[in-house]
Amino acid sequence: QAAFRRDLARLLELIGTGKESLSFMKKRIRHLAQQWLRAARRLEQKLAGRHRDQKHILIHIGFLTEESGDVFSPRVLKGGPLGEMVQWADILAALFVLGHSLRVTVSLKELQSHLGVPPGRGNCPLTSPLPFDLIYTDYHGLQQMKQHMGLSFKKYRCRVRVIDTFGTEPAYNHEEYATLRGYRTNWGYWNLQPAQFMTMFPHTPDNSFMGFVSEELNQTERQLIKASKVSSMAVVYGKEASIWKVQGKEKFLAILNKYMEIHGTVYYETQRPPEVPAFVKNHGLLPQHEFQQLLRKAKLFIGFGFPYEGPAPLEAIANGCVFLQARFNPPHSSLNHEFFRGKPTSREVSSQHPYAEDFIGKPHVWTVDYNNSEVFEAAIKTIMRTQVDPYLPYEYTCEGMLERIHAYIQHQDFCTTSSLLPSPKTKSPAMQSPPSLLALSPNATHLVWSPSAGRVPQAWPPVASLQVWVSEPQHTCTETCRRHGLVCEPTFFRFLNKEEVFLQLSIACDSTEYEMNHLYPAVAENVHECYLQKEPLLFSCAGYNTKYRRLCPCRDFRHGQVALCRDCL
Ligand code: U2F
Repeated sequence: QAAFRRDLARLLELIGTGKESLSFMKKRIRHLAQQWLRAARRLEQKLAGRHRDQKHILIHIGFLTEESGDVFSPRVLKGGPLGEMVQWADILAALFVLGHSLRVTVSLKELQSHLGVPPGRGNCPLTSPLPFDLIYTDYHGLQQMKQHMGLSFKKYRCRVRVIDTFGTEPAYNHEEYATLRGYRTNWGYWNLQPAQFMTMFPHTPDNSFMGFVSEELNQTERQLIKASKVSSMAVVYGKEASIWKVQGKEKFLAILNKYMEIHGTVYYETQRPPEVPAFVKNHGLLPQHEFQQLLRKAKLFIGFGFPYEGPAPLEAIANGCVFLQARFNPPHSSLNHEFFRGKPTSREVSSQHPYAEDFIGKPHVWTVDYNNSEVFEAAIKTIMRTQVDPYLPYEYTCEGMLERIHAYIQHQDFCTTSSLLPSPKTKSPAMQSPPSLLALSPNATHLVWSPSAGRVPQAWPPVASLQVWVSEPQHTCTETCRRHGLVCEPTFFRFLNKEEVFLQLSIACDSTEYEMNHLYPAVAENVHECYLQKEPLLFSCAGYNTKYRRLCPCRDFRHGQVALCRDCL
């Protein structure tokens, strides 16, 4: 039984010393400790004594190991990326506060010793059973484990959770398919269950949304912030001078400078970076809590297009700023942009921060075309006049993150195969015979779980939340569900990968084939060809092709917690 922890001191000891990245993470954990503990008490009350298993968990942060080059640690104090460390610090805090037993490693040597690999012996099966129920790592760590666990890697990989900032879509994860169809990337294909990859934002529902947290404000702080906001103060998003090299910046900075005092937190060694104009008040890179203080005063947090999808905009919005960012037209993706090239996703990134754009929006977030000076200027003027309250989506609070990780640990099981549909090699009549589990909705637009289905299959999320919608040809299942106020739920694909479902939806099929394709189940409407999915690992909310209309499994979600359905706790 896991008991909520009342103190974080032991976690700080577990994390170790000797790297700037570790100091950054420990400072963050110390600073947010009270917030974590308060959230734990609230979740404890909510769960009302429900049993929670205590798990033995190994946390191996691969990108911080010397063996993977550790390019991040030396840049912590120089404006390098901190988003990943923010997230790892929060994962460590959440797992610890939930009461699990943790081991933390940032070197290959420690990894080997925890796994029980004798020194000097790589790539051999482990001699004793793996002493961990779960291993949280990243792509670098995954590679190291594969190299050092020999055949045991295959046996135990279902216990692994991969922290993967931008996400891995099923088409890129499946070795044979990725190789055949050109979805191979630098990060490889691991044939994991796609939900074993855990992302920083809810990018594709194929992966699990892990997230991170932002500092929360109490009532007094909220009042104080509102009273001390300087409506003419803007802070520019970005710690590295290179982000100021953006094209056309002279024009939009000149407009901004007409109305607001512009502040920056750009790292420099001895003198102002030449990229940062003289009229900008540059504070240099600030420690995290001082950066938050600056945001509390500012009215506007303005993005220049990079970094993509970091934590800072959420922190700004949580501190009562409006976030102004550029719309990307066309959207950036691994097909057209250097930063995303080689990443295992085809997601189209429509602005610097699509989560802020889609999940938060106005009045907190403005996404505009920076090349249109009139629109840009009008946005600045309106933002300065608008009173905006601090806002933090529940899923980015400590309680929200604890609730989500708790649910994953209790319910996600990738080791027992009973939850997976066997891959049919050919069309098998036996697979189509069980009584229908789905029924047409009263207005005949989609299918819902049939209350008269009798036997309710063991599933998490519970199947009662399932709705089946047919996509438009130009839409992914992620988008299709979103348009119905729902979320795509890939674990439900197995319930609709059936010939009878086409029939129930009155889709005419002249032929039905089982094939390996991440867009299936789907129908090629003009030729009346129906397709079912042959490979469960390829069930995917992501992806579209104008040739097909896809069958999409959607579900409801808890307000502010998109990862969980209403009855998922
Ligand atoms: C993202 O990484 P970044 O580190 O560039 O993301 P940011 O949004 O800039 O914020 C990271 C943290 O830096 C802190 C701030 C954020 O929590 O509080 N900070 C600070 O301590 N001092 C300052 O002066 C300014 C900010 C993303 F998270 C990564 O996953 C990506 O790899 C990267 C590239 O897209 O962008």
